[in-house]
Amino acid sequence: MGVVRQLRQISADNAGIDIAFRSDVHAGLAQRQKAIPARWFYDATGSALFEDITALPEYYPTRSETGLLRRHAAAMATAIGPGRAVVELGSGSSTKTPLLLAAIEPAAYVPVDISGDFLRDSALALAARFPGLPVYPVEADFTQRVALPREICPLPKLGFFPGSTIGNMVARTAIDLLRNWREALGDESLLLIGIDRIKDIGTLERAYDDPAGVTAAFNLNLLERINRELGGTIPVENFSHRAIWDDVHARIEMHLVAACDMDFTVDGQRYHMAKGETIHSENSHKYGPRDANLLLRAGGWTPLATWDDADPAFALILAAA
Ligand code: AVI
Repeated sequence: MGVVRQLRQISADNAGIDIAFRSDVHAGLAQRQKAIPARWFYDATGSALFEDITALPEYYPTRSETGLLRRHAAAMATAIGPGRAVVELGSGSSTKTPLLLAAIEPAAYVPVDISGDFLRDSALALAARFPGLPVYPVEADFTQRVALPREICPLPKLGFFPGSTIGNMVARTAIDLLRNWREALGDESLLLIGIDRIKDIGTLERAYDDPAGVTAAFNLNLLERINRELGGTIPVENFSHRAIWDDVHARIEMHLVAACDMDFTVDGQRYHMAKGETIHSENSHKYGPRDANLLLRAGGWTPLATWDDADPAFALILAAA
């Protein structure tokens, strides 16, 4: 009971999320290169599939980042100090977040996630594991401006943005997000952010097109979600998953590829796709050390320390407001 009393739910605007999904899908399907923002992957099914991805042998980012947190926890704790409210952008995985929380003696934990069910479960698990820690889950889209719980206002904050999720945004959007969170977290804040590095194409493409087909199911679930939530008639079985490295933009692109000419409707609106045409569903940008630091500086953060893994290359960067 003690644990449950410490959980707070900031009211979720489900109607708003629904309207935004609908308008992103229609706008994206009307474009010449059809494209739907990657944030819509994460309904309950998509979040569960993403957790499965993180356990795949080919998907190195989670393992690398967890290894960095394990190996460098003491150095990170010294650099961060105790007594901060940890605000995590995207709900914590069952392994990564506890490693950080156990190392740094936080004053509160605020997971922010768009997927309410997933957020509730992971917040409950975290609160059970750290019984003295106040946990304030916020069901919200962290790419938008988010009101933080009143209770953490007086505390210095640590933004925790693991998993290289920043890579899912194009640079301009990433910089806007970093600036928004710089403002929301305040002058005394720190940011600990996971950044995936550029590496050999084979390693990258295998990480996003695994032989077990979990990433394919994750990608295709976006179409299932459109059918489920927006009354779509998309013939999902006529699509396949593609993940390719784009050297110009230094990113993995995921696409949903039409296997034949087809017509379908979403919300009663008709769409046509020709055989071979794609819906661009995700970018996953990778950054060299210099580019990562430039991105952070452009977003209003000063890099203080970097902990990185060489093979496969991945980095955790601590930055100050
Ligand atoms: C959440 N994000 C950092 C993942 C990535 O690596 O870009 C999403 C993902 N997409 C396919 N596999 C994993």
